[in-house]
Amino acid sequence: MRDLASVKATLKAQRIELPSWAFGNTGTRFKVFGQPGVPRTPLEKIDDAAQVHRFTGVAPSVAVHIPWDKVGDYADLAKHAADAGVRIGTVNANVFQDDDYRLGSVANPDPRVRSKAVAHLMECVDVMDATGSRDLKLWFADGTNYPGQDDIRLRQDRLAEALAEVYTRLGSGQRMLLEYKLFEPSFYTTDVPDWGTSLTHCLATGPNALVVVDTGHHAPGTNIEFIVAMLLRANRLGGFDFNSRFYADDDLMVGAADPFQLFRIMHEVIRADALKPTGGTAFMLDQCHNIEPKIPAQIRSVMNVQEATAKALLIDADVLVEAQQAGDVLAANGAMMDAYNTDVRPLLAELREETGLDPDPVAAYRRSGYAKKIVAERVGGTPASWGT
Ligand code: RM4
Ligand code: MN
Repeated sequence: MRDLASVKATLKAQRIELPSWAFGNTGTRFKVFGQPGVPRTPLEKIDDAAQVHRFTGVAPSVAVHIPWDKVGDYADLAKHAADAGVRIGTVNANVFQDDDYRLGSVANPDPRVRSKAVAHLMECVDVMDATGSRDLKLWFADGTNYPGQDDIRLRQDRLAEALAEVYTRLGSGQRMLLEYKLFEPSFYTTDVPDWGTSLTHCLATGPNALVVVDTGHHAPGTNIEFIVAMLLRANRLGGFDFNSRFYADDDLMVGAADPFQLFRIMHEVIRADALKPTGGTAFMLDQCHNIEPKIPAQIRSVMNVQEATAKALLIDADVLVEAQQAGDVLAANGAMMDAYNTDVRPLLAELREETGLDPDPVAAYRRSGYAKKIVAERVGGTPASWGT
């Protein structure tokens, strides 16, 4: 059995980053259901994120998305975050919501559009300089819908050129994280569809170019923990965008669809000693709460990551290794399943009490009155949403 004190210490040190966009209204392409009390400004999104940290104690940073979180003064935004008890984390670029990007952004056949996209990525690094952020996260919607629409190889050349250009703009300690996604919005080819493509570009770009694994961005049945193990082995796992999928890029709460998969991923992370906040892997949520209230949904998501991590930490490594070396298939699998089937909720409740938190973060949030307060206060203005 693992030493419980060290399991608890590891869990206390764990850090999970929240996405600002999870607090705004979202929906599907059919309908966005607005919720009362939703933030109208980037500052209000940060206030809501700070509530998640207040009740979980492990979510002290908020990723921003530019231009959704565009403000006049980013140092002010960073100060607002600090006053609320959090900080600005990863800066996400958005080169997918402008009419100019119909045929792509950095891989667009038109050099004018490519320059425009690169200029936006540079602007995101300016934001990082002002907020003290470490990571620039790139997700490209680029691709094609029809065979022959564009030259697959040339698109890769254009992408590589843009990455190299932006990479030279990074300051010391700043990193570029390249996300991949199987398909959507492009349906025939996607320019960065998988971890192999992302890793190939990162290796060519430089040591601070790293791959992001968004758990929702794979084909059904993909063994994500294998990808995680490979990227960690290559020292190129920059971070996760955690969420759950049943079908495609569903962006549901992490651990909701397949908590066992999350446990298996966390096992690989722990196996590589990559859990610690200084380990270089960013643990981010990338979710949308279309029908459920957003703040408690983020709290629940953070708790789901904690539970999967706690279970993975409880795997008896000695028993596992011994069974593996003895070729004892059932004992090795048993070591994993014993840990997975442990109810870690009492352990996490105890840990929260030890750090002065309520053992039940969702209930504590409900009792706090914050939800009522924002509904009463946030009257008028335009609720934050994709595109605003
Ligand atoms: C993309 C990708 C990015 C996220 C956007 C909103 O599918 O997952 O990480 O920034 O959606
Ligand atoms: Mn993502």
